[in-house]
Amino acid sequence: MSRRLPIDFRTAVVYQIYPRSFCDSNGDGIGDLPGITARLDHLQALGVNVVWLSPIYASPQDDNGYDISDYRAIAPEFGTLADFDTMLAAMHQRGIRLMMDLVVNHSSDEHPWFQQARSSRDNPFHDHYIWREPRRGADGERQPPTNWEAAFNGSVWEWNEPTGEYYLHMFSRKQPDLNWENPRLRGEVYDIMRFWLDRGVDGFRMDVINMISKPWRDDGSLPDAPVVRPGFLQPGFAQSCNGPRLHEFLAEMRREVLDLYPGCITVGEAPLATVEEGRALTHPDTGALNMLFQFEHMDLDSVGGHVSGKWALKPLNLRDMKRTMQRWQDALDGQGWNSLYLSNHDQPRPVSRFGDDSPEHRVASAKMLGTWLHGFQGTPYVYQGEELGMRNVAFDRVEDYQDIEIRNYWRTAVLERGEDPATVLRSIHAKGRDNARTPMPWQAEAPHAGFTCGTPWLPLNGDWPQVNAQTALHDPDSVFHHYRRLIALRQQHPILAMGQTTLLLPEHTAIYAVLREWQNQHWVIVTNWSSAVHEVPFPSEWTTRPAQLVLGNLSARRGLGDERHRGPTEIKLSDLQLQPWEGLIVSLG
Ligand code: TEU
Ligand code: CA
Repeated sequence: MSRRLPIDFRTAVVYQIYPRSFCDSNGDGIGDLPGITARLDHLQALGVNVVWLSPIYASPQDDNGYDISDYRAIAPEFGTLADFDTMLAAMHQRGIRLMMDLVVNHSSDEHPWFQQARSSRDNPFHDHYIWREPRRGADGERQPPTNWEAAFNGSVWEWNEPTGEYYLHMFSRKQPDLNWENPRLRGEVYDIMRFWLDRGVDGFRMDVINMISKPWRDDGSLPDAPVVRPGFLQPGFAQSCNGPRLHEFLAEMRREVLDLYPGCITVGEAPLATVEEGRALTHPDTGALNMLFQFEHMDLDSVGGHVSGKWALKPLNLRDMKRTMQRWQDALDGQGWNSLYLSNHDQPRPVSRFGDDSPEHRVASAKMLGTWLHGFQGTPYVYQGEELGMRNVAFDRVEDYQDIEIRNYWRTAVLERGEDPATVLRSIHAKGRDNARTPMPWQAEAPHAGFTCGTPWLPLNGDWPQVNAQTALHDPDSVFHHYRRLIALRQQHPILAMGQTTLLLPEHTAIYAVLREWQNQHWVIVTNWSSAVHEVPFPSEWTTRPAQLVLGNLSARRGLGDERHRGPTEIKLSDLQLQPWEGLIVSLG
């Protein structure tokens, strides 16, 4: 068993691996654990010190592993427990900690618990899940207990004939929600956590953890969702977020598990969490978790908000991003802790979404976005391929997409609601989760850039001859080396991780500038989110002070943080012009 490596989560930088798409060692076209072990040098060169590993447990892979059928077994396509121990030891030898993905809002319907539970109302596992009698319509016809639409479309209620009742699934029908009201179920979850912590794991990313407490009414029923559109089904996701017993359950998890493993790193995925919820979840004294993933900044470029509205596209207004990010910086400063992310396995590639992924601006804008993100208070998360400036894909046929969310959206929108296929495909190109799930390109080598010697489970992005790890490693101006310099800066200068953040130029529609202050140090991070040159109208109080360039993302202005920099590093803020997609970190005297 490999010894756990405690770390201060606030100064860590986390790298997320989506195992299916990281590296395939045995030619079956699916990434696996030996493939991860073989590529740890890449992570060490980047300088990250924690890995968040998306689920590797036994699963029918209905939602690519977020549907678990055995929490203590490794899915055979990813390898064995021995492969896991080898990988963990190799990570620890490099000073890299491992956070496993804890998916306990729901299990797979192929989990033995559910197989038992669905067989009879008297089965001892029946109460591990959420069952409800049907409602009856005017003509006595059977109706689901609530009008909630599932995250992957359709009702959240699935009929189970053997017991003559519905079960709840907020996601796919193969992901039945676990019943956290049941103390036996909660005890099973804590046992699973201890199993992995005793194996040397360093912490957990907790999948939709703020959904585990459902809004039960005294009579044991659940409320309908507000009617916001025609038809029976209404967006139901919010109904199951931030429920009444959430903090009670997490306080118990902390007593039963987390406090018994000092240094255990935890991050809770909390869709639709408010800043008040964020403080309650991550308060340094009373919170159960170290940090959270909130989603407000991920919902700014869609009309209808999280999940149900993600496909209705609208352009990002940079002032919305400024207001959202600053609200979370202010709310958790000294009161909690932010994760910092633009990218993960559920989100499109940032350089395509927020930057400019054209050949002219891809590298600069990817490096600018990295500068911006690493310039806040919190713990940055780098998602595999983000450090290469990987772009979205745009498959011509919906059949080429694998993600259940994409496929169900297409079926519901086009086949059931008759929406325009071209419009729906455009939304999938912009927001589909497979954008982030194309396999990692390791070198400019046909046929599959070193990801596999077989046929990849999902096609690679066609730009792998230009966008791959080996090319990036040998190009000092690459996104990879800029991320490496940013991560090194954060580990050398606590002001980046710990300092207070003040928003400057709140109304500017292209320039994003923040002031960072820590123990009498003052730094400014200023970025240009456009393809145009912009003057930066800094407040006069900052333009009269001497300023040193710490790190820039363009070769014309590199700064002290770039090992190649030579010559003066003074920079004048009084007449600063930023080039397209330029990002600067500046220290003030
Ligand atoms: O995602 C939770 C979540 O909020 C999803 O609605 C996700 O953000 C959405 O698909 C984006 O459009 C977590 C996992 O990260 C995701 O991969 C799983 O599909 C989901 O939970 C169910 O486990
Ligand atoms: Ca494989």
